[in-house]
Parts: sequence; structure tokens; C-alpha cells
Amino acid sequence: MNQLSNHFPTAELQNSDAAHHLHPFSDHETLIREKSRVIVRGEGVFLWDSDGNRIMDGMAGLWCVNVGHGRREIADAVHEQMLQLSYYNTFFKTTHPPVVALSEKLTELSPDGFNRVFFAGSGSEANDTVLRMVRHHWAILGRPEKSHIIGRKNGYHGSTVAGASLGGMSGMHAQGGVLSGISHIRQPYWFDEGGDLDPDAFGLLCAKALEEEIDRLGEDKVAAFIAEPLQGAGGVIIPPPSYWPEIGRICRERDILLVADEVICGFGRTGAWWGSETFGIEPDLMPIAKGLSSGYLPIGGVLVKDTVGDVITSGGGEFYHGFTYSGHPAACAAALKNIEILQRERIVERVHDHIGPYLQARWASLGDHPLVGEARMVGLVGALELVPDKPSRKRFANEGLAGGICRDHSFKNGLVMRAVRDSMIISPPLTITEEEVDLLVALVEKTLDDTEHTLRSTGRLSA
Ligand code: PXG
Repeated sequence: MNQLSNHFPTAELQNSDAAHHLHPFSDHETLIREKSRVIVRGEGVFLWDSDGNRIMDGMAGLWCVNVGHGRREIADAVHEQMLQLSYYNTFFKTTHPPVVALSEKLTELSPDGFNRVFFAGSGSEANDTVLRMVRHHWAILGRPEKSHIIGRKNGYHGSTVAGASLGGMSGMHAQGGVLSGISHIRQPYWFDEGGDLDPDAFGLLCAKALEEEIDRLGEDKVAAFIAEPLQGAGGVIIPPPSYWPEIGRICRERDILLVADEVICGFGRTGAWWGSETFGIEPDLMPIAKGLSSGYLPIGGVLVKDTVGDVITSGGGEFYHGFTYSGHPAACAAALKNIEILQRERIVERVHDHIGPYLQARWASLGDHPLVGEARMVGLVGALELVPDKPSRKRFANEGLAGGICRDHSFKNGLVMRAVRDSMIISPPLTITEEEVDLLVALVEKTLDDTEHTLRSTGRLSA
């Protein structure tokens, strides 16, 4: 095969893929045995595979295609930019119009006090930037020992060394190790860990864990706390309302920088431009990616509040940090056009006022299904907890099995829904219509019925 084409037979593509392509986050034994599905086209909330099947993209790619697939005007903007200036760097006192325009636009959309942005190629690179920037910031202030960073168990911040270390995924830590000077506190996952506490009391308990960790390490040693407004890859874990205000109070009182990882929550996912707005967070840094360009081209960055930005830009000398593709002109053009669409079509407002509440109500009704222990959603991101015994919140003995069965049924039924252990996750394009929501919910209902049937017929649910 010496050229790219969408017209090779599926089996040929799959065999070549299995032979030569190492996939991210994949068990290659399984992948080679079962083969990859080949996706060849996207339009709006739908994808098509190489056999012509239409599949609803309930995950917006990987939580990123906020404006939907197949927007010609983004492709056109990138095409124009590539003809004008396909690449130039932003090192050594150079800049270019798309990166200037995007920097201005992003700071205009950001909360008060955010006046600067550092560009990267992905969310992982954005979080590497966070780690280096917060340590550099304290060093400039003459406090280099204030370098420890606190994250959360089951948090996700990417898969570079810094990203994996800031994240709290034990499986990732076990492969390749973790950077020193980072520790993780418990997550505010009421459904799994809340026991008999009401969610607000549990939220406060989880926030107190930050205070205890700061006390253990010594306030003068701690640079920052990093967390996602809601945990995405961890299972769409939506913290109780008491959680974030208490975290904010602790960070302020203890002089700890607060980093809200907006890679999934940013650009409308929760019904506001920022998850920080939805949850009442006042961060100092906001790593971004994904919805910044709706995934049309790779781009990430860190939005920097003046608390940090003023320090970095005065008196610190050179910050030895940057990527060849920091502020790539074509990626900036894609992001600018994407933001223009989000604004012109009032997509964020629509998630907040209309389509968010519409899907949330329909999603909540899935909580009546015998397999579903909880149905939760904010904006257009939600989860269903699959359980064998609703009232007790008890889990299946073989964690992940029910989730895997459900995900496979979902795909067969024509819907991409992701499984995180036994939580089923949905995060569709923000442009989804009412009619498409109805279809999505009908597909989930059928998928839950099919899953229940499989579990019963294999003896994993009592009759
Ligand atoms: N922060 C957060 C909150 C993320 O969700 C990253 C950083 C890293 O971004 P990049 O662009 O380096 O991937 C992410 C990425 C999943 C899944 O299976 C989630 C992500 C990436 C890949 C898979 O849920 N999130």
C-alpha cells in the first residue's frame, strides 16, 4: 500500500494497521486478534466506517469535536493559512498574525485577570508547561523549594512523563514511573466512595484531604494543586457542590497556585466557556486543548492569569521552554475559525439554555433502567453507573466486564459510547439536535437492554 485512500477493502486496511501501527492505549494482542474499526468519514454528530455503516459519535471523537465533524469553513481557513504561511516559529522574537489573533481572542474569552497564553501542541504538552511554569514562577519569587505539586487519584492530565505523573492513574504510574515531587489526594467520587455520607459532606471531606496533604508536606514546599473541574477520563466524576469552593479557600489561604485542567471542560462542554465558571473555580492557570480547535488540528496551550503571568514576564529572565509547534499558524487558524463558529452559532449558550437541559432530562430517565445505579450529567457530558444491585451502589464482581459488554453492544447498535470500568460515558458534539438526542437516548436504551440480556444469560445478574 503506497498511498492513502479510503477505498481499500476493510480487511486489507485492518491487516496493514495490525502489522505496522502501534496504537495509543491499546492491548495489541487483542487489537491484532479483533482488528481495528476503520472510520472513513464524519459529518455533524455521525461517523461512517469503511463498510458504510453510520455510527453516532457519542464521544465527539475523544471529547474534542465540539462543533461537530466536517466543517468546511475550518478546512478552508486552514487551507488559506497554509498557502499564506504554512509554518513559522514563535521563538526568537518572532510572531505571526494567526497566533496574535488567537492569543487576543482566548484572553478575551477567559475569566478576568487572564491576559496571556502559552501555546503547545496538545493537552499533555500543556500540562508539561504547567509543571515547569509553576516551579519557575516560585523560583523567580525566590522560593525554589516551593516545588511540590498535588494532583488527584484517578485524575487525567495526559501521557507525557509530566502528564502521567500529574495524573493519578495507577496503571500509567506502573509503566515508566513517576516524577518525584508530585503526590495525589483522593477524588470526590461520591457514587463509589461516599458511603453513607451525603454528597456535600463527602465533598468537604475530599477537599479537606488537600489541607491535610499540604500540612504533611509543609505549605512552603507546595507549588500548586492541579485538577480537572470534573474528571473526564476518570469516569465523568462530577464533584459535589461543596467541593470546589472549599478547595479554592484552601489554595488561597495556603498560597498554593490552583490549576484547573480545562482540556475537556473548556469551550462549552459544561454549558459555559470554562468548567471553572460552571463549578465556581478561580484558577491561576488553565491548560486547554481538544475543544480549542474541535480537534481539527492538534493544538493546546496554557491560559495564564496575571498572578503568574506578571511574574514570568518580569525579572525572571528567559523561560527555557517551548515547542517547535507552539502557536503553529495552521492550527491557530483552525482554532480561530472554530471559536468563530462557537460564537456565531451561540453554541455555548445553546448547551446551557437548551440542548444541555434537554439531554440532561432524557439522560436522567435512563436512571430508571434496572442496570443503572446513577445517571449524572452536566452540560453535555455525562455517565451512567452500571450496577448489579441498584439500591446498594454495590459493584459487579469482575470490574469492567459489564462496561465492556455494554460498549460493544453500543457500537453494534450504532453509537460510540465509552466505558470507564463500569461507567458508561457520553460527551457528544455540542451541535447535537433534539432529534439526534432522541436517537442517542433510544440507542442507549436498547444498548442497556441488550447488556442486561447478555449479563443475565451468562449468569452475571440474578434472574
Ligand atoms: N488533560 C485532560 C483533562 C485530558 O482529558 C489531557 C490533559 C491530555 O491531552 P492530549 O491532547 O495530550 O491527549 C487530556 C486528554 C479517554 C481519553 O480515553 C482522554 C484523553 C485523551 C485520550 C483518551 O478518555 N484526555
